[in-house]
Amino acid sequence: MKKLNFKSCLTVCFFSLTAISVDAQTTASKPNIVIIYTDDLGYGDISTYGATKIKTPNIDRIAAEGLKFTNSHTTSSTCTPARFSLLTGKYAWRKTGTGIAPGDAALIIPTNITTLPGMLQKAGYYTGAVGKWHLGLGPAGGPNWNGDITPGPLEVGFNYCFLMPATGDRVPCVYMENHRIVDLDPADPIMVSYKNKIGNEPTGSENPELLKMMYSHGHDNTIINGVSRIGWMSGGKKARWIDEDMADVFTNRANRFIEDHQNGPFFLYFATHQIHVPRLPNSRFLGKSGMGPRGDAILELDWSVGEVLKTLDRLNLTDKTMVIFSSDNGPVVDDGYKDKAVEMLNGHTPSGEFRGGKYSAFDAGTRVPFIVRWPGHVKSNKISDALMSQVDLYASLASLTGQAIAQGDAPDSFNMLNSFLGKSHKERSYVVEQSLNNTLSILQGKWKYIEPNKGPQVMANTNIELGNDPKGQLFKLSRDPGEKNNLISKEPEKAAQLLHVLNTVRGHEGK
Ligand code: NG6
Ligand code: CA
Repeated sequence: MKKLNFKSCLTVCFFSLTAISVDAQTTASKPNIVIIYTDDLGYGDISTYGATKIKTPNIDRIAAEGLKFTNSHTTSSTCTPARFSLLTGKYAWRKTGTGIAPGDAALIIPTNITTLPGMLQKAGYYTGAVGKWHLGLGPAGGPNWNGDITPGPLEVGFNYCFLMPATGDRVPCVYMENHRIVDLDPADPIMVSYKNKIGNEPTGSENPELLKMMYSHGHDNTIINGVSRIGWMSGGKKARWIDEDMADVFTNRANRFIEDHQNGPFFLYFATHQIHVPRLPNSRFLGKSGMGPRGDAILELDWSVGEVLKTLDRLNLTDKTMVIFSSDNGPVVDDGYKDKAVEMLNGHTPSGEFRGGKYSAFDAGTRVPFIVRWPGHVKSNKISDALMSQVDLYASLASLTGQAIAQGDAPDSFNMLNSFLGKSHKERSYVVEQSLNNTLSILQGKWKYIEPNKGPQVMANTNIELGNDPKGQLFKLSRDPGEKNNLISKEPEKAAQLLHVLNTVRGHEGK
């Protein structure tokens, strides 16, 4: 037998430990599953997580009727990699090209793997995606906006989709249903470019007088609905969205999906546009938060959540449905438009007690609200401080529904089902996080280690501390949740130990 050297022994011991730390398979059951995945919503943005300047009664209801996690993390402090990991059970940093995707990027998720929705399809679920996609569309070279847009969500496990292709601030500003742009007039084809101006329509940089909301940085290309975006587009005039109606449009689609598949089991990935920029909530919410459009968008998000909960109530599905509420990454205040978010913050703290925000390696980048409700199966009004990661939803939901995970699929996802259901307090043995600069951090127990990074300390324009430090950082989160006291020179052994675990994870897919 081959002798194990010290390093490989450590590796083997490490993985044996993680293997026994995960939950055992429980008896399969197939509730409907709704993931409400919000955009850029911070830990401190909602009242159930301590916000006092704003009230979010519908989101708070999920917590009052479910289990609220206080130490749960997304895998990345930006959108595309966070969504990639959630839907594939694999860290995005293992694959190149998974950073913030331009609006004309090719599909990032491989079509030859079984994704989370694909796994649920095998379990008999009807699967739908409504809202933000931002995971690329079409073959290498990008999608054909005027024909069948494929491969896309339907080729990676969804039976139905009604989506915004990328983000609210990126062209093309149109909805897509299954393989087609909605309401596209063939006589007015859509052209999109992220390299050069395309068509003759005004842009933010050339015609700022036409804007209803001025950009603060970037976002100065084609003007759609009075707002200049990232990227240029022409054509598709009849198909263009109206930002102020977007929450209504997506919420109605989500509700219709639930209604149409009420006999279940169904899986709905409801990825809201709120509270990403541009923040243009419906007039029903304007001025209601006293915090400007960012706060009003939080109220609109809460309304949208309430409508979905009402639909479940009306169809008697509340007890038969697991609702999971979370965010793709931490908060940002000025993300490129002059929407008074900074001026009108009014003492509100989007990051809660944590440091940094969206894009950051500091904890507010990835520590996000995470709530699970499933009446009768998850105790109501409970709080868990177990260390958790969104990457584990895949294996946990596979366990719930009795699905085996094929070799190579969901390589970083552990079965934490009993912890998600509050039946166990077992936490993940470590959590790995990725920042905008691809700096990796690792949390284990009380500790967090952030790899050395020579990048800028503060992100220009957004004023967010990125968490970059050329020497690396070590924080004792149990005492110092705000990551103020870097212990790297006082506790070099601890830092080395965490780096070793991080390198082990980096070197081998997680299981
Ligand atoms: C950045 C955009 C920002 C936002 C982000 C993606 C600029 C200056 N900033 O590049 O506004 O769109 O990308 O956000 O263009 S995310 O939530 O989808 O990751
Ligand atoms: Ca986001």
